[in-house]
Amino acid sequence: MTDFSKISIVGLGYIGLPTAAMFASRGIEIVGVDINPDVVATINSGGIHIIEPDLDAVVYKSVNDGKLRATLTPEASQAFLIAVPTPISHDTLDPNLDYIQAATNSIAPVIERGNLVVLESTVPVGTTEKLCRWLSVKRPDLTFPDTHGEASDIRIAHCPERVLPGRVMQELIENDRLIGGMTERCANLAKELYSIFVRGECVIASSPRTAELAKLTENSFRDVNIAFANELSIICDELNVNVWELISLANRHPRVNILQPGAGVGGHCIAIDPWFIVASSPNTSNLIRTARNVNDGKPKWVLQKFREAVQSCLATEKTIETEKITVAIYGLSFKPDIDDLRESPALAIAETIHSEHSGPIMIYEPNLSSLPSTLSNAKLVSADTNNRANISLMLVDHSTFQNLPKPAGHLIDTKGIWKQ
Ligand code: SAJ
Repeated sequence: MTDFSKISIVGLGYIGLPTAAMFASRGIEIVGVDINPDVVATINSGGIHIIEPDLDAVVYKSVNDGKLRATLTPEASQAFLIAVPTPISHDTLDPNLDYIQAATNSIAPVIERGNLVVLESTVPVGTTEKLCRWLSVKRPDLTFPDTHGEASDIRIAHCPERVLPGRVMQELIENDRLIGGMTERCANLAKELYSIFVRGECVIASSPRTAELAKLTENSFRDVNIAFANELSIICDELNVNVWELISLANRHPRVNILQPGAGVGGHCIAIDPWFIVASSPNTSNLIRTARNVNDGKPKWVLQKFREAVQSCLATEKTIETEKITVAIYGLSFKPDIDDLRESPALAIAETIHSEHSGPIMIYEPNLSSLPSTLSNAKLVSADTNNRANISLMLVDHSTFQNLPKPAGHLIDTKGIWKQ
């Protein structure tokens, strides 16, 4: 049995912190490293800075038991896990590896012979090999698997996280893990590490590149399938067919399983990861790129429907002026029953309406206690407030919206809540 009594986890965000808490709850000394002093202070006081069910209690107990502590600088450990963001440039859509490189450089001074370094972040193909080269440049006194194979001092693997926000604490344990080692021994060591808490199977891929592309493939698969549903919803609107009825009828076929259309695709994973494939294979990833464009086009289509509804109000109710047209927006988050607004198509739609509409705007968002500053002129209202808006947009299917009465006025329902 390898000694994994002390592990450093670099990046204490949506993945790093739950992973740190999970290892700490198994009795391992965990050093959580983050560049944000507020995050470090919050965790050291037993608190958390993100919303994720069941995480708070595990972090609180681990900190109080002395098993989890946060710092700004890495310390010597037996294993290092890197779980920092890999954003894309909004202009070029190219992946940005700056955080990965900075995290790698930060552990370089403290790694020692026999250590395991695992990259957990979702990354473009070839990044684990780059990480290996970055470390070898900083530590010429150590040997690495790209040049010394199984005899290397340091072991390196990629083990992409695949947990669903909102179910992280269950899925960390239950999901199968993919492990791509730079060598067989690297992979086996990483498997031994994750077996400390993973009850799903730890499956070894033939290379880090395969594990990297597998993770990107999972999210691209979902993006392509949602794009199909979103395209169908626009076709159905043109042909005057109810897309929800259509999908439920087609899904009665034993080999058809169409996903649900919506206001677009949001979040920090599915809306981003497919671009990593497009960036490295620009001439051969036509379907993946098209799916991204279809899903990114959906909020624009919703806004076009909104503008048509405004024109229709002005044409049919001749006495009404634009500033008297009341708009109700249902949902801002990127998916149901969470408060996460990152890359949210609903938020983008609300912000555009807010910037171009002069009448009152009401927002129903049960998971927020205040609106973002970009919506300063809108009013956050409770879902039981009687909605007498001229135009209502259903953008996120929060569970509390399911049984609300169908409003009067123009309805733009991207989630099929008011289909009856
Ligand atoms: N969505 C639809 N229609 C659907 C399903 C989803 O429009 O039928 C939209 C949601 O509203 C949301 C977006 O897609 O805007 C993404 O939501 P999601 O619940 O499908 O996925 P995420 O982004 O929360 O998490 C995904 C997961 N990947 C897969 O299911 C393949 C998760 O397992 C990954 O770990 C996570 O990305 C990640 O970190 O990469």
